[in-house]
Amino acid sequence: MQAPPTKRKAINDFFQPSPKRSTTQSQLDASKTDDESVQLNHTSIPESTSVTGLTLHRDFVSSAEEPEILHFLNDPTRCSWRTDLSRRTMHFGGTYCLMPPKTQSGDQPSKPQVLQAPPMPVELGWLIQRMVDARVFPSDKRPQYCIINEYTGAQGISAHTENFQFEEPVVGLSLLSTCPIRFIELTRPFDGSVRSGKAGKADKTGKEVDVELPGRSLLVMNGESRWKWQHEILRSKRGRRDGWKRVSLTFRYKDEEKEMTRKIRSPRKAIVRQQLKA
Ligand SMILES: O=C(O)CCC(=O)C(=O)O
Repeated sequence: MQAPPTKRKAINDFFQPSPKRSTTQSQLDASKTDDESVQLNHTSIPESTSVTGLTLHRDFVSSAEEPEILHFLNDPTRCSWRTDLSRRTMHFGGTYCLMPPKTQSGDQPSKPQVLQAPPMPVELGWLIQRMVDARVFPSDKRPQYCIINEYTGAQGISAHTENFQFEEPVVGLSLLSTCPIRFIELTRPFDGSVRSGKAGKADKTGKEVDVELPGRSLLVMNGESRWKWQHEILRSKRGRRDGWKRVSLTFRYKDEEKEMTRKIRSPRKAIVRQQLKA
């Protein structure tokens, strides 16, 4: 596995405007069809949880497929991790509004940057097809966006809901070590981002549920679990032995036409929204 570079890179190192690879749907679908490990009849029975709309599919990928995905993500000729945050991350699809790294004096520059990420890679096409086959995503609403997070040591992610410009479901594939994810109920659907500080101030009911995520499982957030509950990976070493590592792939679908209509109707509001939310 590739060790993270010792020198922290700047955000632009990870988002050089690249010649746009056009990933066609047939390329995505066909990317693994010759491979013996493709499971066209993959059946997966989702388990419900005590969070409304939240289901878990265990063993969504096989123990042979897990290292294949990790091998792809860690191949520097095909993928590029961002190392300007405390954990390693990678983004595919569309634009992301990201905070640039702190300056040398330690001050956080106030202006977020909107950057273009590479499109969803063909190498993940079989996984998306499997999610469609399992009726996790409708066939006409395949996720075009994916955020990959790698957690080691005490790393985590602050409580948040996924940006409301994405539809439901929001879907997370967990790889490697088991890890709990905490769901925090809000009094109403709320779209405040971590960066704006609004996520932390969201009105909570006091109800929290921890859901254990085994490696190779798929967590599917629909309904209330997607809009009215925040999720968080606690920054803690509790239950994590030396060498503990979790990698998650969070898939999201955006209705680009709906987004365009919203921007045309309210261009100023859309720009402000885009600058405030990741
Ligand atoms: O690691 C996870 O499962 C959650 C990731 C997440 O919520 C995000 O990237 O927004």
